[in-house]
Amino acid sequence: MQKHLFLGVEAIGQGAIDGGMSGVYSYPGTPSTEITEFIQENPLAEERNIHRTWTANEKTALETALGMSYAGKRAMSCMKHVGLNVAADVFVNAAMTGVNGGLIVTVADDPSMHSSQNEQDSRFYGKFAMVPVLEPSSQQEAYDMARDGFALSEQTKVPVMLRITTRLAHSRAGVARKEVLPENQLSLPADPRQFILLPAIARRKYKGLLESQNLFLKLSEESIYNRYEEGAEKSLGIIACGIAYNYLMEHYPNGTCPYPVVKISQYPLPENYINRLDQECDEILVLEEGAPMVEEMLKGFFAKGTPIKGRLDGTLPRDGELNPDLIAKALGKQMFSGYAIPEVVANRPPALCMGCGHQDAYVAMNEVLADYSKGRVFSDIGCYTLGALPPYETIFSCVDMGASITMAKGAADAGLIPAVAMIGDSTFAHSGITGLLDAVNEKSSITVVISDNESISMTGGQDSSAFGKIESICIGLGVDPAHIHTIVPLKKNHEEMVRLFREEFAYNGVSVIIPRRECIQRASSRKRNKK
Ligand SMILES: Cc1ncc(C[n+]2csc(CCOP(=O)(O)OP(=O)(O)O)c2C)c(N)n1
Ligand code: SF4
Repeated sequence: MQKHLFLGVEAIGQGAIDGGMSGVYSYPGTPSTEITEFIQENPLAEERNIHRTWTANEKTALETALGMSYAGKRAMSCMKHVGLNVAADVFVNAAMTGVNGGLIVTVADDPSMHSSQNEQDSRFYGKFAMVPVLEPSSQQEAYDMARDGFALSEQTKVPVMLRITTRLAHSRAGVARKEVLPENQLSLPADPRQFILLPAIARRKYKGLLESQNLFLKLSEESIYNRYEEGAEKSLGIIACGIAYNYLMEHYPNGTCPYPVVKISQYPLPENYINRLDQECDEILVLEEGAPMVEEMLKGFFAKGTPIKGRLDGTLPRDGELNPDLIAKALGKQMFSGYAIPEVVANRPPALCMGCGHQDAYVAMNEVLADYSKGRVFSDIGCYTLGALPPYETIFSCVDMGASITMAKGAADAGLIPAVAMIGDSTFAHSGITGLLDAVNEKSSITVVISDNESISMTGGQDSSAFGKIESICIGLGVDPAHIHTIVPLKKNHEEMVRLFREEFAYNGVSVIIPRRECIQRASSRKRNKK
């Protein structure tokens, strides 16, 4: 059979298309971004006219996907792990309303924080919302789960979470495609009150969700993704979740591990296999990518008090990404320490591209800030966060998307005047707008710098939903138009930028300065594509 050499993210995109999906709604974030990009560029998605758009943020993405599910069609929403914090309200409540058409929430976690603020484990959210969670151990499973996850969602009547991590997202393997399924027809929910979470209905729906847990457990215990693998050496039993199973099997290329192994790729935990492991083995080693969630759940679970090894007892590191070497060490095998990096390879800290507009904004801002005490610029998340590093060292916070404006407001309330927020155009649309409204309502003394590069550059140059609308949004929110200024951040405009920053930092009220120049990387890829 012909196989495709897919990245994990591509396997998910193809699986979702082949599974009869009618719409994908996402907000970019590494390592999830390329799922939606793959679907956007896919000929079959084009032919089928599958909706495949970037949204303002993860909450609007998942709500839109839920709306499509309400109308009977299959939908997916993709985001990075911290994006699920933003979409948590709709995610948890969608488990209560249930779905009509199949709904998959694909969440990509980033253990070791390669490009994230934290390494939270999204499986906790799945457990919290009490919905089935799929966690592929390979690219083939990623494809199968995306394709067949819609049917699982329709069978269980709740959203299904598809959880991946960076390594699986960004590594390739052969994937066999299956038959392409038709899209669902438009159909309204059989129960016209299903999606109304008024307390009387919500209480009934919650009881229904609780009652469904037995079905979800049964489906996990019977899932093709979970299994018990025999092993003659019973001194140790291994529970291997998601990609950790793949890492484990790298040490047994002929496919036979001497120890019994419970492979888990569908949650809730398949209790049948775990109980059997407990009965047969002296000790249990839990291998899981992310937090020790399964390990914690098993504490006190075993009647005979079987010792559990994993991230909590130090057998594996408590934080950071798992890898085959760490698993080898946990199994007492020889560890390959890797090749030493030759001295000639210099460690290069990340930096803004030469000629980036954020640079010009920082240079002008720093000149004016020299007149004030340090520590008054609150930043957001984007390329401009590199303004924390030399040579700029302008910003003093980067917490979560949108936090620059609200933190500046809080600091101004505390007396730090002027307080400055540094935010990008996409982040402003994502979650800065509401904070600016708060500041306007309270006439806070803050200056908001919306560094508009007309793109979501940090994640690869996707379209920003605020494109061409920023000034009107600010005016609509009530910012005095006399204190909204747009300037092209170029060296030739340096003096003018300095003057604007100086005036507006001194202004006792909300002001907005918009340095606007297209990201040079995006501009060159746009020109390349045009050619
Ligand atoms: C909740 C959340 N979603 C997504 C991301 C990934 N992410 C980091 S910065 C960013 C947007 C950056 O765009 P913008 O603010 O316009 O700045 P630019 O990188 O273009 O300078 C995104 C999507 C994140 N960190 N948090
Ligand atoms: S990608 Fe664009 S926004 Fe980011 S540093 Fe480079 S030029 Fe600046």
